[in-house]
Amino acid sequence: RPRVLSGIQPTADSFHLGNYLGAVRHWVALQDTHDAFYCVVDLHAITAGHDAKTLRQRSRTAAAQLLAVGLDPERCALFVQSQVPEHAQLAWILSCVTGFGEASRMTQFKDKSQKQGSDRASVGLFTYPILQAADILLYQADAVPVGEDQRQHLELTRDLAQRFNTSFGRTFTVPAAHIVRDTAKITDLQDPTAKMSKSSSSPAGIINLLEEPARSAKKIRSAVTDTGREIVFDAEAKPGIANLLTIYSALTGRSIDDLVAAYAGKGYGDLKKDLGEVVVEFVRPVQERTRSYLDDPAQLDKLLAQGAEKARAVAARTLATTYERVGFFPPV
Ligand code: AQP
Repeated sequence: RPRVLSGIQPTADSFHLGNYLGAVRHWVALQDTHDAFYCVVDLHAITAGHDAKTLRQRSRTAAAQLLAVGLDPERCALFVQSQVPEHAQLAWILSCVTGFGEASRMTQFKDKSQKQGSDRASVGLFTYPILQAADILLYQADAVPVGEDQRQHLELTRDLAQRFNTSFGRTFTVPAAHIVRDTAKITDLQDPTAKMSKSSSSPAGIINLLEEPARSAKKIRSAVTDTGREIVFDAEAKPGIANLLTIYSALTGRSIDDLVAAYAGKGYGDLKKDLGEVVVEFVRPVQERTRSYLDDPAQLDKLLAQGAEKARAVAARTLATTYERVGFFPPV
């Protein structure tokens, strides 16, 4: 079976609807067709400053949410990145085949470092995409299910894999991005031209899966839309309505055409009210299941340790080959 790898950062108390619809939802589906590896990337989460106790709790919450939306430890390897030391080990080697200029072109670093101030941005934030390349290449992943914002990092991963293979002999599978176009960029409810984002959306612009469902419904009802009346899908002229239709379609499985036909002659208010209810119905059981995983942290930690063992079996093999190729002694 082809292999997939993807990760999510434990940088907030909950995932948002963009993370779920753009990425995690596809992780669940891919378990049935692929050899799947999914990780909570806590090494990435310390690149922009963090609190130790909060981080561990967020990593557990992230894992619990992933289980709650349908990841099954029997059908995938679900683990926490820091429990597989090979990620950091391979990242060092890859950083030595990455050009400084090449890394400097990553737009996510430019955006985030600008926001933090260049003196405050860490070197870890700068080398983040190289660690991400290590995450992917360790598992010889064929595909990486992510949202549109990760496309440039995926390109870097492909370049590094090709370059390493050319210099040292075939070592890594060159992965392809698996970006599902319809939901690749869920936008901010208050600024429908920007992506819904943990770090830059206002509270009213973002739907967190674990927030009070009534609050989510209210945010949908208050979403920014244009002054027109007609419900049609037009991402350029009506980005707000297009975003709501995208979310509606992804959560219910109804096609956009079907929804547009169903809302012919109705107003934005009707669409928002109904979508609010759809969101509430979706998040309620997810929240219940998340809570039940979090109620037994010892069991959750055990599950994650088992996932890490499964992951390490593959990661250690790739690292050993890489060590051999670059002229190191074998890992002991
Ligand atoms: N708005 C989005 N639409 C579709 N997909 C999205 N993803 C993130 N936002 C959207 C995808 O979610 C996955 C996990 O991403 P991450 O752990 O890197 O999350 P993040 O980048 O910390 O989340 P944000 O909200 O995007 O945070 P900021 O803006 O602070 O960096 C990835 O596959 C991502 O593509």
